[in-house]
Amino acid sequence: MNETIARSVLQAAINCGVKEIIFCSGARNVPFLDILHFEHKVKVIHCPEERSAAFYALGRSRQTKSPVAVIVTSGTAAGELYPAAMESYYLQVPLLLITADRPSVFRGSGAPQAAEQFNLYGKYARFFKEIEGEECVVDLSHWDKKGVAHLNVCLDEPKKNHLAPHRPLTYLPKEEVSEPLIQENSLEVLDLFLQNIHYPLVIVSALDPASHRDVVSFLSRLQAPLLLEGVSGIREHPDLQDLRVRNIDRIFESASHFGYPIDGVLRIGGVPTARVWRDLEYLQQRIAVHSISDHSFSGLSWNREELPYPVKATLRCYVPSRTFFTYALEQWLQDERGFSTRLHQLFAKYPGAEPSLVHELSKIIPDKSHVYLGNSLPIREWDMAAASQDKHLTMTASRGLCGIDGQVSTFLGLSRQFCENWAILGDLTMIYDMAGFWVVPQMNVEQLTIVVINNGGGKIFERMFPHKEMLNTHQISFEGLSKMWNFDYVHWTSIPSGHRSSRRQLIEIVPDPQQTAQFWDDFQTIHNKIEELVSYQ
Ligand SMILES: Cc1ncc(C[n+]2csc(CCOP(=O)(O)OP(=O)(O)O)c2C)c(N)n1
Repeated sequence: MNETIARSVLQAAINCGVKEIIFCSGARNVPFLDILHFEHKVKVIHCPEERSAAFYALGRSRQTKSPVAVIVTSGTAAGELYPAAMESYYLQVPLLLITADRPSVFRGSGAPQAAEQFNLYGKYARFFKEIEGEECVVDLSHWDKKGVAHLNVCLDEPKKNHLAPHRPLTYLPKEEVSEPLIQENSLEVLDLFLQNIHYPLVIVSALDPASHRDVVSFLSRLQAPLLLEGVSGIREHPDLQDLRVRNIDRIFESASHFGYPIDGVLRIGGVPTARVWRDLEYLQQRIAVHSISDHSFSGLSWNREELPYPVKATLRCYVPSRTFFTYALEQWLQDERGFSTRLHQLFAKYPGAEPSLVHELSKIIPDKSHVYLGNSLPIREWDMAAASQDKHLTMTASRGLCGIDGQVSTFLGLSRQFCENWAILGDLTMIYDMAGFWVVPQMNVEQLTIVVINNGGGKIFERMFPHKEMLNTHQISFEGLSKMWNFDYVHWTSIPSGHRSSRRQLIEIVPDPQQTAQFWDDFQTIHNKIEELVSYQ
């Protein structure tokens, strides 16, 4: 009976487009392995740590644009998938979670490994079904693939060394993936938005590279100021540099000082991580916001409009009927270029400071690499400090809930063949997902570099909450970890020129804490000057 049920579950997974399965072993889910053992058309990756496995699956699902499944045993193993299920909900990435369970009669009995797995992921699963008994139909056709589908599969006690005679699964011909359709009124809504504002700011966050061309062409025509986050992948695009706002922290204040009082924000792509987006909450509804995004979350408490307005489809068809370039904007953007000069002076003055090291690091990453930004501080530092040369980098991050968990695994899942893959992570973020390396020998990518910026704790908090308990200060080195996983180890306090990547490497960058503190103090002085200017208005 177990074999029949497991077969129907796997067949349903394959019918809905699963081509990869991450299998985390345990006695209860062995019937799946008995079948997968003979299946060569579906790729199976093995990982003993379920939390990492689920994040890896999330990355693979994004990278392959097909749902990826994770199969785990019962009990706490099922609970380990929770963080990735939450992340997948907000990123709207398809993830099929298959949890083996004991027969439902054990539920609530306290019998070993009989947890409350029925609808375990609650709202985070967009589709849930419990499978029990041979006659139970497994059908995933109602899953919208915008997040998790959870199948909780109740199985009998597995038999020892039981390998059933093999009956191969059926593979359907590959379905063409159709582009998301444009909403009927999306062009009118966008047009109306642009007609009604005078001083727009455009914020571009995570984008599918397939939409880059249409986004750049739209932005070049619009001639509005642009906050281009690193994860947009177009931050360095040469056609957009003259419109780029570089001082990412005090945008509303400095713009209005130059006679450009922002009255509308057009967001393109994922929910922005920049502070300016959070500031919008406090300016409640005084600034109009419109989002063009492939996802349906507005990212604002006061604006829950039903999205998505797909980026590529919308911007491919839309030609703005006006542009926004004015004298005031020119003045502001000129000052912005001055900010950039002041920033470069700080890089030269404090070469060992963390932002200066990120700046130098961005210069040595080879053209056309994939760069994954792990947690908040590297993202903020990249946005502010990365060099502006257009290197055609593919930028990724996983910012559904801004967790520091599962970051190594998500990076590995998003890694690709035929280019260098670089992750930039904080030290606590690295420590969180040390088991994530497990899958590396099973991966089909040539090159992986993990950069750990080891500033001795969670330095994102240092300037806001300077209690040392918040920072989890430590003196851990990552050399042992790289040895453990067979990665070459490099330790840097400055970025050498002429670095050549090895196949698997971990680079530990140790910033100078004094220089970092001085850098931020001086940086704050630049801001204070802006605030003074603003208050003189
Ligand atoms: C799972 C999870 N737990 C806690 C947090 C809160 N948090 C945000 S950043 C951070 C510290 C990150 O430290 P580190 O990785 O060393 O990066 P740094 O800030 O030093 O760059 C913590 C604990 C979180 N985002 N996710």
